[in-house]
Amino acid sequence: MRERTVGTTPPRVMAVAGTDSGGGAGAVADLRAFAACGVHGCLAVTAVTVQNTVAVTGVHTVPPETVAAQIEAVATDIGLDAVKTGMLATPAIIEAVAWACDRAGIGADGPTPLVVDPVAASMGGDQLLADEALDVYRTILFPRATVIMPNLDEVRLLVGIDVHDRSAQYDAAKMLHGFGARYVVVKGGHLVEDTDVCVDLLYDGTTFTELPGPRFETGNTHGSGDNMAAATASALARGMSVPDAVAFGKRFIVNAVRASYSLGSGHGPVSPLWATPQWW
Ligand code: PXL
Repeated sequence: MRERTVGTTPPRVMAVAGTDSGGGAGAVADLRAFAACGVHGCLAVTAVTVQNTVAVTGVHTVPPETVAAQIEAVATDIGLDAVKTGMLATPAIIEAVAWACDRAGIGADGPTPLVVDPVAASMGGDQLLADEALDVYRTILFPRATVIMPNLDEVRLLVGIDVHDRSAQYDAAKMLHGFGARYVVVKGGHLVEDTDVCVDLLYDGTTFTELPGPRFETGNTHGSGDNMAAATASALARGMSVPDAVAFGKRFIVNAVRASYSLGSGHGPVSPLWATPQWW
């Protein structure tokens, strides 16, 4: 007699993201983090990047209608419990994602939460977002977002504040919240005044919550934003509140940076594998 299968359908989460041929960031990081968080990962590819640990040497974007079609195909069959966006590359793709999300009930006003990581550049400074796309983020995608999670480089591009201390981090959170996202997380990884801690700041328009974590001595932080946002989306898909889901994302990324490893001759990746059993 054949054995019965025992799988239980896990929460379903989609990444809308670009690929990283080096396997450390973008869609690859998202899917690894989803697996480590015990959810079923789906993917709408926005761009193929040619990159290793040193540089991004090519970006080939997917037609906006194909990005939207991937979201629609999955939402109408598999169903989605949360969505996270990463590299969206162009204004037309951001708009296509916004309209596809509206049709599928994805976003702050629908049943499916939307986490927006407004990816603008790689760790090495290679541009992953067209300059004209910033305004589309601010006016079209942010108002639909359950939570946006920019790092300080992205904050500078989005609101023109160079965050050097905690008080500027608070100011930036207030300005970003003005664009309409229900929650804002201003990540503090690039805040050099914090030498031993890394404080992410959550703001809901009324209350600020500081999320402190250790700062590690490592250059291997490639993919850290992707992993944190993917873990946050996974927690939302399980039905956690936004503050609890962001705290879960923070705990996930602290452990992933602790487990980060060297790869190639550039920046190695953080490791979502810290959360997976080593059965081999
Ligand atoms: O970590 C941000 C990011 C997102 N998506 C892609 C990337 C990167 C950083 O390099 O390459 C495809």
